Amino acid sequence: MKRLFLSLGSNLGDKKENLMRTIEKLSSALGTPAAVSSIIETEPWGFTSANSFFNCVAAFDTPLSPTEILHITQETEREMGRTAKSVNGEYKDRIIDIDILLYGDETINTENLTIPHPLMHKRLFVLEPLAQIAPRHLHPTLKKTIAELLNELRSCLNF
Ligand code: PH2
Ligand code: MG
Ligand code: MG
Repeated sequence: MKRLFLSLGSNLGDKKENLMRTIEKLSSALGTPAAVSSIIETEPWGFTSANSFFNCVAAFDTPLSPTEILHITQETEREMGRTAKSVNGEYKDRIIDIDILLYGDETINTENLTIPHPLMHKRLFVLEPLAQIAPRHLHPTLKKTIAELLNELRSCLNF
């Protein structure tokens, strides 16, 4: 079993409902979550949009492989009606985005999957909800806890 952390984000439609329905769908495939953070409202990061985000993080204990998990998250995005994907690396408004953040203490680098998520330590919309449910989880390559990464990012952003 591995402890899996997923980041969920929505900035279109009924954003809270989108997150909750997505967690229900993920629970059907992955089992009851071990933990779910609160939902926080955040400003779009890395692109300009009039639509704020709702973000949260969910943890699951799973025997599935990262590839199997990726299929589940992509299928769930499709079922939720996600169409727009980033174009030329430019982010787009979306009904739902599900990103794999961490898979236990494993490091994975394949063509279509990088774990830990390469930008997670730069994103308050990830670290804040993640720190609610896993402050002492160690980032396997940065070798710091989520609470430490959050403190560093906050002081770097001058909070
Ligand atoms: N996701 C992105 C890009 N920017 N900003 C916020 N606040 N929340 C997100 O989930 C988000 C983002 C790429 O997936
Ligand atoms: Mg994303
Ligand atoms: Mg994504």
